[in-house]
Amino acid sequence: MSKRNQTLGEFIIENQTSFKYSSGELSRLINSIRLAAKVVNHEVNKAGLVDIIGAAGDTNIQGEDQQKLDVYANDKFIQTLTKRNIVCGIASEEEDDFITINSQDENHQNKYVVLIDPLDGSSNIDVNVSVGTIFSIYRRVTPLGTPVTLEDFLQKGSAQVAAGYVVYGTSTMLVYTTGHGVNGFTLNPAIGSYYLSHPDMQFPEDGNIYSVNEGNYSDFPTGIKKYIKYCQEDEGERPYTSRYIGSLVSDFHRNMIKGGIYMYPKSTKNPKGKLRLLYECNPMAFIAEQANGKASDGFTRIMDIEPTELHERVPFICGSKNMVDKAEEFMRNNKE
Ligand code: AHM
Ligand code: MG
Repeated sequence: MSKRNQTLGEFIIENQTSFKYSSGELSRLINSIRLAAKVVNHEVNKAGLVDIIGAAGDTNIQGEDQQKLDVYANDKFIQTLTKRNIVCGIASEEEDDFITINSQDENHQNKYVVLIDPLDGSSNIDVNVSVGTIFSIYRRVTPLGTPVTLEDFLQKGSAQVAAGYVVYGTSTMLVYTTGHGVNGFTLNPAIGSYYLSHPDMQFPEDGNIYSVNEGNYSDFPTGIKKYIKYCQEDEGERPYTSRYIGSLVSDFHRNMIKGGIYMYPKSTKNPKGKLRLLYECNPMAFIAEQANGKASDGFTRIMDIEPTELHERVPFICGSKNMVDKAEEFMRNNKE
C-alpha cells in the first residue's frame, strides 16, 4: 500500500512497533488527541453559524449558553484525555494550574503528561481565519504511583517525547513528531479519517517569507529591527515577502512548506515576548528541529531553556535554518 493512502490510525499502529519498550501508551495518547481534534474541528467549522443559531435562541439543547470556542476546545481535550485515562496530568494555556489525573484503579500508573494550547490564534476565531491546537508530551519525572507535581511539567523542551499541532484551515491537518521526523495528515471530513498527505516534512534550508507583527516595530529590539530591514533590502534574493496571519500554527505551517521565518520578539508591551514557552514555543521548536528547521529566543535554543513557571513567555524566532541563523547574528551584533 502506498504510504500516502495510510490513515493516521494505521500509521500510529505501524510506528508503535518501531519504538523499543513501547507499551502502546503514547500511541493511545496520540489517538485521543486525534479524536478530540476531530470534534473540535466540527465545532470550529460551524463557528460562522453561531450568530444564526444564536438568533434563534443562544442556548444549546441542554439549556446552556453557547460556549466560546476556545473554552469548548479546552473542555474537549481535557475531557477526552481524562476519560480515557491515559495521562497522569494535563496543563493547558486556558487553565491557571495543572490538572492531576487520579484514577482509582490505575493509581497514578500513567507515565505521560500533556501540555496543550487548545485553540491558538484566538483573535482569528470570530473572523473565519485559521486557528490551531498545539500539544506537547513528556514522560513524568516523579515516581509512578504518586500524584504529578509541577516538576513533571517544568521540563526542558529537549525532553519532549512527542509534539504536534492541528491546523483548522482550508482543510484540517494534524502534524506531529515523536522524534523521528515530522508527518502531516489531512482530515477527509466525509469519512472522518486523517490520511498521510505530507510524509517526512522538511523546512527548506532557506526561504523568502518573514512573518512578524510589524505593528510593534518601533518597540522591537535593535537586532530585530535591523533584521527586518535586511529582509526588506533590495539585494540578491531580497526583498523577502511578508506574510502574517496572526495564528502561530498557520504561519508556522506555511513557512515549513514554503520556507520562511516566524518572529514574536520581546517589546515594551511584551517585555518577555508574548508566546508561552511550554504550550507554544517548545512544541513548535521540537517540530521545527525534527523538520530540519531551527527555533531560538534570539540567543539560546528554545528547547534548552529551563522553564521556571507554567505560563512563562519567551521571545520566539523559528523557521528555516539559514534565516534563523541570520536573525540570531543580528541579535548578537546589536545587544542592548
Ligand atoms: P493566543 O494564545 O492568545 O491565541 O496568542 C497566540 C497568538 C499566536 O497564534 C499568534 O502568532 C500571535 O498570538 C499573534 O499575536 P499578535 O496579534 O500580537 O500579533
Ligand atoms: Mg496560544
